[in-house]
This record gives sequence, structure tokens and C-alpha cells, in this order.
Amino acid sequence: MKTRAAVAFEAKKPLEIVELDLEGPKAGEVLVEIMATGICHTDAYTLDGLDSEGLFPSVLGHEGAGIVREVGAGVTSVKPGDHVIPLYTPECRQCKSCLSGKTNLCTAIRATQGKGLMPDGTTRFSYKGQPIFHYMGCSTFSNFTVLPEIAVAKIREDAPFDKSCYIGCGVTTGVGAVVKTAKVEPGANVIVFGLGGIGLNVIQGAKMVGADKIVGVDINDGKEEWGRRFGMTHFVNPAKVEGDLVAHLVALTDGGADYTFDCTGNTQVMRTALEACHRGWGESIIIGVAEAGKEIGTRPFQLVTGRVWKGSAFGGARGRTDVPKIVDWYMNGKIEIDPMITHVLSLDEINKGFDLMHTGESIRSVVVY
Ligand code: NAD
Ligand code: AHE
Ligand code: ZN
Repeated sequence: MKTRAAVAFEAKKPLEIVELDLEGPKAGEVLVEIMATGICHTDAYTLDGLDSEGLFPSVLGHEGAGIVREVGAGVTSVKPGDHVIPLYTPECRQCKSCLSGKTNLCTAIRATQGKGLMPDGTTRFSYKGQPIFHYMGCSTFSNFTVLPEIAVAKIREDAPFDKSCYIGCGVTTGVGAVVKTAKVEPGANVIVFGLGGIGLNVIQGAKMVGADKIVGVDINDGKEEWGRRFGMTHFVNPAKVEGDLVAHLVALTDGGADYTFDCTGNTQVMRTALEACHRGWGESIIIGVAEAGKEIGTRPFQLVTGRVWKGSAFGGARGRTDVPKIVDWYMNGKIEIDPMITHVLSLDEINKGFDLMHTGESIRSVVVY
């Protein structure tokens, strides 16, 4: 079949809207009509050539929602007409990682996914006879895409696609990092670095679980109002702090935060986030994705004296199990999504979504097909 898609032909070049050829689902796969997709900073990072796994030409996008249109042989968990969210972190429930109960990082198809291919080692997309790579196993910047059955979460049918797509990455990543990775307890002090599409969801997660101080840190003053809107109690712009930022944050949180979250992808910020943790127990969660080749550093003494460095992918959520529950949280008013979707675009306008992110004007842009 044919599908309209925004294709990343080359790094650092705008996406091009073209008609691609798409092969139907093979055994264990499903064809999904994507109804809406968010644009996450990770898409921009890959398009900018900063991802060590970045491949071109490819169809980016990993924050979508849509409807199953066709299923391949042997598919039992979803059927045509089901509403689904594609999962860049699948959940096979059979691999060592899934069975461990210790992680959400299913390993069933990670190797081929990282190579831009379906589990059988081939691609379903092509343009003028040339193969086009998949991205993060999702490729939601195409109106139709093919996914493994284990990489879709079936969701309730009354959830609006233009909002629920955000649960495919940003919402789950931010709220999940608080609830599942850090397990922030009521009364805890929290610092969130980077108040974008992820950081604001960390803030709303921290508010939801009853955190006390919720400090937001961003170099863009315009984000202060956004942070307060979702429960931030204090705002810090590092450029306006006289003296040492860590000392300032430690003083603000009575000896250091119980939990800090990096939502910037900047390795210097990651260090600050670790060092702003409370001696003896503070935990720093890295969510931000750093450029290829970057490394983190700190004095080992920071860890010897009890601070803990952790990471979180997709908020620690097991996609097929947890995503439908997070959709319920949204539909029941436990979490908010609507105000964070600042821009709704057509596929033809998708490059504008990247511009709005880079200038800091948007929280989330959503493309509606
Ligand atoms: P975004 O562009 O919407 O927000 C980033 C925010 O960080 C902006 O408000 C920006 O002003 C702020 N910022 C930039 N440099 C800063 C600095 N030095 N100090 C303080 N604030 C600074 O991006 P996003 O969509 O929220 O994504 C944030 C990060 O999370 C990205 O690195 C993205 O790749 C990553 N991410 C990770 C996961 C995961 O599962 N681990 C999932 C989604 C996104
Ligand atoms: N490909 C990069 C790493 C990118 C990365 O860390 N991705 C996050 C999700 S970001 C969503 O916006 C993730 O889930 N990582 C776990 C995984 O298995 O990819 C690189 O450095 O090679
Ligand atoms: Zn993302």
C-alpha cells in the first residue's frame, strides 16, 4: 500500500513529505493507521545527527496513537479496529528482562529495532524502490506503519488520539520516572532540571504523589509559569544565580534534594543534578538523552557519601501493562495533558514543530493526520 510520511532523508535537513510504499504486516505484526503523533526532543536529537544509532533515510516519530487496520498471521492480542499506542519499549512478557520483573527494558527485538529494521531483519518502508529505515520500532511520522504485536498497547476507545499520543512517550516518561523509577514518597523534596515536554510531566507526577518542595530549573524564564501551572513551588534560572548553582540548590532544599531529575540531556546538568542530591540518600534520575560521545562525571566521593545515580527509559513503564492505566489516569482527571499540547499541526507543517521546540515556544507539538 501507499502511505504519506515525513521522511528524514539526511541528518540536519528538514523532513520531506512524500508517498512511501509500505508492505503489509508479516506474522506477529500489525498495520496501524497513526491518527496523531507528538514530536519529542529525541526525534530532533536524531534528526540533528546526535544519535549514535541514528539512520538515514528513515521515518522518525515514536509518540503516536492510532487504530489497528490489519493483523499478520498468529496475532492474538489485538484485532482490526482496536485503538493502540505504539511502544518503543515493547513488552514481550517472555524474554529474560521481562521475566526478571526488575526492568521494563524488554530485549526481545531491541537489536533489530536499533538497526531500523523489523524483527525479521527487513524494512517495510521503501521509496522509489529504495529501503527506508524504521525508527525506534515506531515510525509514527507515517500515516500508516507496521509494528510487532508486542510493541502496541491496546487502549480504551474514548481516549482522544490527539492527546493520548503524548502517553506514547512524554507523559509516561515523566510521570513514570517519578512513580516507577524513583518511587518518590509524599513529603519528598524534588528538583527537576529542564521544564519541557518531559520535565513538566515529572513535575505533575511529583505533585500527584504529594512531594513537598518541587524546584524547577531552566535557562528559559518563560518556563517558570509552565512549571507553576503543574505544581512547581520554586523556580531557578541558573544564569541568575550568583555563585555556585549546586550550593544554591542544596540551600533551597535543606541540605539537598531527596530526588533530582535531569530532563535536558546535558551532561553538565546531569552532574549538577547528582551533586544537588542530599548526602546519604538523595537519588538523581537521568532521563535526558545525551549526544553521541558525551560522558558523565563526578567525584566518586559523591556516591561514597550516599548519593545514587540512576537512569529511566520510558519512565520504567511496561508498555502493554502500564500504558492503558496511564490513559485511564488521563481520562479520569488524575493527570493533565491538554494544556501541554501547545500546537496542533498537519503533516505538511511538521518541520514547524521542530522549529517551535528549538526556540522553546512549544511544550508539545502534535501532528494530526
Ligand atoms: P524539550 O526541548 O521540550 O525541553 C528541554 C528543556 O530543557 C527546555 O525547557 C530547555 O530550556 C531546558 N534546558 C536546556 N538546557 C538546559 C540547561 N543547561 N539547564 C536547564 N534547563 C535546560 O525536550 P523534552 O521533549 O522535554 O526532552 C527532554 C530530554 O529528555 C531530551 O534529552 C529527550 O531526548 C529526553 N527523553 C528521554 C526519554 C527517556 O525515556 N529517557 C524519553 C523522552 C525524552
Ligand atoms: N539511541 C541512543 C539512546 C536513545 C535513548 O536513550 N532512548 C531512550 C528513549 S528516548 C525517547 O524519547 C530509551 O528508551 N532508551 C533505551 C533503549 O533501549 O533505547 C543511543 O545513545 O544510542
Ligand atoms: Zn520521546
